[in-house]
Amino acid sequence: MLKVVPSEEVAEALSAGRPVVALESTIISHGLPQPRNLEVALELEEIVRAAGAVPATIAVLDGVPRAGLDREGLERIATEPGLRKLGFRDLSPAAALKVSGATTVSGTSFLAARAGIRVFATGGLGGVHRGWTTVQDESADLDTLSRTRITVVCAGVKSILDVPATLQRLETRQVTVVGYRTDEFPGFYLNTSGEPVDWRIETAAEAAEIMRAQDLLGGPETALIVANPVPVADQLNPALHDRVLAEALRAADERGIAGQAITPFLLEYLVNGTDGASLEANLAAVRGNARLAGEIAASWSRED
Ligand code: PSU
Ligand code: MN
Repeated sequence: MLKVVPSEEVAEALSAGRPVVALESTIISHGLPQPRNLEVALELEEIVRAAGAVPATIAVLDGVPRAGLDREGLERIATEPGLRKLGFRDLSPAAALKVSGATTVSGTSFLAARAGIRVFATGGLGGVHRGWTTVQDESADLDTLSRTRITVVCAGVKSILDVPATLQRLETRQVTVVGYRTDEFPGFYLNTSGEPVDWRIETAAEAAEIMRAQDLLGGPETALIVANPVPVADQLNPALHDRVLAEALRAADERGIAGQAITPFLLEYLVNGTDGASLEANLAAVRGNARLAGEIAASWSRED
């Protein structure tokens, strides 16, 4: 079997049953501008450590899937020109052709679960794109999460998407969604999307309890989404968000941007169109998710 190669530190933690948190790499390579992206990659690892867990940034380097990168690996993800973006379906060609790439939520979830890592932190999930009735673009993130036993801590789904449609798809695909200290589904750059969420938890220990219940119940190996909103104080101004997003969607349409390129295009357009304010909101969200994921992983390994 093709092995997911863990770093020494990750291998040790896993074999001792100590907490580990998977971190995604596409957010570093395709979701954030250079040189800030490398700083963020390092900072997220520190946040996970401070919460009491070992970070495992996931990526494919020269065809080898890895869980836990050294400094050089992180630098490659942050700076290598033309690095590929790998969802689950891209992992086999990348491995066979010895290609390097950053993994999306889809690719990361699969590899993390294969490596024995149960908790994963990211920014915002992919989902159903706006205008789905004309272009059938639904992120592979949703399909992988419906077939992978992993807990993903995120600030909801990216607000560039059709959020109600994405929530409907998650319901159909049996993916459990809980709000962390909220009754409303978060809005990625925004504290709330305005959509309700059916389940609310108050503590990391409750998330770990739900994970245990998932395993005890059996059934399809689905994910648990822990939706953790960016604090109101750190969110993007909602009026600015709505205005620049409308411009970004128009620009993408006019330039015919589609497929894998659309999400990075829209995120970058928002960074430029908000003078970097969307970047700060995105980072605040990811930091909060890394911290909470660390706490959940700690609670999960303690069996409290
Ligand atoms: N979260 C962020 N920024 C990102 C992403 C998530 O804060 O760039 C990435 C994730 O890797 C997610 C991907 O899986 O965007 C979705 O891309 P697509 O819509 O092409 O499936
Ligand atoms: Mn897509």
